[in-house]
This record gives sequence, C-alpha cells and structure tokens, in this order.
Amino acid sequence: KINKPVVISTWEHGLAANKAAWDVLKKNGRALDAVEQGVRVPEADPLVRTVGLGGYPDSEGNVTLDACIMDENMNCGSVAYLQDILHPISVARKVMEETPHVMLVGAGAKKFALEQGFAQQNLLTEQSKQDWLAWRHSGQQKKQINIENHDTIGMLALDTSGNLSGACTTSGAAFKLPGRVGDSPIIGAGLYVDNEVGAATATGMGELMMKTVGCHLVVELMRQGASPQEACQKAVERIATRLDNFAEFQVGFLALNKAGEYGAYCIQPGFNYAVKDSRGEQLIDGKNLLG
Ligand code: SD4
Repeated sequence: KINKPVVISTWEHGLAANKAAWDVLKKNGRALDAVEQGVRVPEADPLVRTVGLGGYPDSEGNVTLDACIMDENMNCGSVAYLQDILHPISVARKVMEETPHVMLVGAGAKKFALEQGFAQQNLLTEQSKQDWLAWRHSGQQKKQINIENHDTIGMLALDTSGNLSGACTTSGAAFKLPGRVGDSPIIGAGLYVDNEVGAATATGMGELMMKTVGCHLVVELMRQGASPQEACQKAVERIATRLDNFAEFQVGFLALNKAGEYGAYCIQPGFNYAVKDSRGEQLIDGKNLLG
C-alpha cells in the first residue's frame, strides 16, 4: 500500500514546515504547492539562521539566498545569490512557471522578483548583524559548515494523486565568500525529483553534494532498486570514498520514493529530519557514517 500523502523535511524546523505542507496535502492539494508553502515557514522565521530572514550573511555582511523547486513533470526553477527578497522559493517557482529558463541569479533574479511583485526587504536581522560583527572581530575565517551550523530546509512530498515534488532553500554557508553559491539551488546537487522513481534533497556542506551531484545520484540509486535509506547511505559512501576531506564536514541526504517510503543518511551524527503522514508527525535522527 502506498503511504500517501507524506511530507519529509530536513532538521527540527521541518516540523513546523511540514505542518504548513500538510495543510495543502490533506485537502488533496498538489505536492508542488505543499513544498512551496512548507518551506516558506522557515524562510520567514528569523530564528532559523540559515534560511531566508535572519540567515547568516556572507563575509561582507550581505544575506544572499539560494533556492530551487521541482515538480512531477521535470519542471524546475531556481534562484541563486538573490538578495532582499523574503521568499526565494516562490521566486524560484515563478522562474519555473513564468520564464523559459531554469535558473536566475543575482541582480537579474532580484529584478525578476520585483517585476513579479515581490517586495524588497532587508533580511539582515539585528542578531545576524551582531553575529557577523563578532565573527569579523574574532578574525575567524570559518570557511566550513561545521556540524552545528547548517539548517537549510529541503522538503519532499508525495500527494494523494501519487505525484512527487521537492523544494530547497537556504542562505548558504555562514560568512561565505561573496558570490559563493552552494548546492541548494542546483538541480541534481541539492534537489532532484523523478516522478517515476522518487525524490531527494540535501543539507550540509554544499560543495560535497555539488562534486558528486548527490541528489541525482540518490534518485538514480533508487531507480536501480535501492530503498530511500540505502540510496542515501550509498551517496554518502560515494562522498566518503572519493573526497579526502569528507570527515571535516556534514552532509545529509533525505529521500522519498513513489511508495511513500523515506529515509536519510549523513556523515556526522546530529542530523535529524521531520516526517508527517497519516500516522502522525515524527522527528527522526538520521543514521550516519561516523557516529
Ligand atoms: C549550502 N547546503 O549552501 C547549503 C548549506 C546548508 O544550512 O545546508 N545550510 O552549502
């Protein structure tokens, strides 16, 4: 029996995001609408420090956002290095639906968002500004995402029609080099959906997912017969066998298949994910390689 509808998302803030997604799914809404509505919750929450409003800025104090969305028909939309817009996921959806393109970046993405009616807003909260000043003062060049410091939201949903969609949105690595873009807006790296097979998303040090096109890999492994859990594990093992410095970083993959089965796997302990389906809601610790 297919477990549908179901929504899964990264980290503890996924619980609140899943609730918003569930409101769409329980009314037989579309998975695409569910994931968009779901990830808008942490985007607007200043306490979620690496998504949208309140996200950590880059090394120069600018909050720059990356997001992408993908539906059941291989349509996808993405924005990267977007500034001053609260809901990059909704801009990504507009790129998907209103343009012939997949990805817009930087000033062009912002211009498009404003033309589409999105409001301009300062996303650097006082708290983020203080943290940035403290980081600058300490002279610490924190170039890596350490294990406490990543809470990108990636969300996957299967709706009552049996269709899959996914969304991923982030402010990226804290105090990153200006211009740096991670995996989260890159179709195949930070998110992938194939409605025949399943969907995957990722969190953690984006460069590792980009080097391995991790989420596409997870979906292809499911196509070859792996369960969501096994596929995530194999993708983490691919990173571990090919990238020398993998142990310095966190990477977590999350996957959902057409049957509504889900799983996750990560490098370091400490990753969890939120699930909501007809059986209720759960927060599950991701199995990991180094724990
Ligand atoms: C990135 N994957 O930009 C994202 C980071 C992340 O919370 O997960 N941040 O590399």
